[in-house]
Amino acid sequence: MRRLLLSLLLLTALSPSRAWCVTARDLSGRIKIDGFTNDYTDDEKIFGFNTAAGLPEEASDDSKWDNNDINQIRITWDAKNLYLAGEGITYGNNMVLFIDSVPTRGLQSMSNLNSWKRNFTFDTTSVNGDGGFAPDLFAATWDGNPTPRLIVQQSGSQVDDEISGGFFRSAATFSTNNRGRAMELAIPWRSVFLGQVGLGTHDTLLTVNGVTDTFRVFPKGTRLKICGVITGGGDNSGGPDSAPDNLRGHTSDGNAAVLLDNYAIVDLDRNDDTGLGNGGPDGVADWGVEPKSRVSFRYQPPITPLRFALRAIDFDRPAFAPDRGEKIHFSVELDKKLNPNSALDRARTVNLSANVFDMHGGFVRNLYLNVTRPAVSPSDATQDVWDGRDAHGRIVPAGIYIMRSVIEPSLSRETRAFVVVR
Ligand SMILES: [Ca+2]
Ligand SMILES: [Ca+2]
Ligand SMILES: [Ca+2]
Ligand SMILES: [Ca+2]
Repeated sequence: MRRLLLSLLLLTALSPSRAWCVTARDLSGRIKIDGFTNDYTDDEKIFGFNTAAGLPEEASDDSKWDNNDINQIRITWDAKNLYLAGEGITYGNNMVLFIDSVPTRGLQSMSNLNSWKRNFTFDTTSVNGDGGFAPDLFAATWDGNPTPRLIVQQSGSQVDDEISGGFFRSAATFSTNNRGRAMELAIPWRSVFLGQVGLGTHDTLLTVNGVTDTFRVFPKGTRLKICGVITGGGDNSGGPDSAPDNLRGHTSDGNAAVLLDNYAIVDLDRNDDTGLGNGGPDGVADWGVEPKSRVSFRYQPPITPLRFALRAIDFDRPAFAPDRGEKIHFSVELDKKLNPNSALDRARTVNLSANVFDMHGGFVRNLYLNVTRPAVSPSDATQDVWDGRDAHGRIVPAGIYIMRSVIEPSLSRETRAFVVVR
């Protein structure tokens, strides 16, 4: 029995089948850019099963629109290409796969793009100094389009909308309401790191194990950040689903703004594949690894999204006398109670504005506009205060005034009256 086990172990260790489950120097014989993903192994994906939650990391039934869902992103690579695919279903809409390859630059939002203008904003808040999420390029397709585009940031909101060809290869098979379809791309590393031209990446002719190739060497230890979404097809539309799930979620409203605050992090380079790394990371995406084992998330999915509304504005007094140096302090209440002991709840935020109007609706003063607050404690005693002065610094006449608080971008608003006395 022991001998049998030993020989089984030996067989397993010697088995070449492992080589089919991992990245390699050349995957061109296995990965076909045809818009189907049966050529990827079970290790070549972003989303697995969250055993603690007893749920898949990305659901196929969490979209706010019927028949428009993203449920998997496939990823693998070789010396020449990053292979990326998005699986799901669309019914006349779009799928987009964002790639953040350069930490110090990238898009802040899609809302002013010269091409693919959508109501999506990226959370660029830095986590552990990583620069947050600011994609440098994205792949995009619409239902029925056989060749997804690659859209590359040039600067600011200027993007270059590339068609499949020299810079990358692509295929998609989305066909109204058919499941089991995908968009798929082979993106040369040169194009993945296009945003770094002049910043350190370069083509290098290298002979490794007796074979000479041109390598695009990137900064050692590079990680890619990746997120996929479904969007509406028209300019300014939002979308019903993202993968990994975002904290603020989506609505059935096709125009509502979507904030992308979560992403997968793919650790490309721990090993010295070429000899350039002196035994450590070498600036070449590692060969012989299972991509899923290199995936982590900013926030572990699945995530229950919370879109907050304002429930109330509270004052510390019903009336105050600014000409006697008094101020009125206020605080806002959200409609959902959060758990301060939950790291996820502590990460949730709202963007707030506060303004004062007179009793006829005339504008008096903006106290602040679009500031980010932790949803677990959305009030800020140093900002949530009014000294009774208008935008010109003059103390306002006695009377009834209205405090208005807004969750931006115009998602929820609350007003409450108070009195200025002399
Ligand atoms: Ca394929
Ligand atoms: Ca989904
Ligand atoms: Ca989702
Ligand atoms: Ca490497």
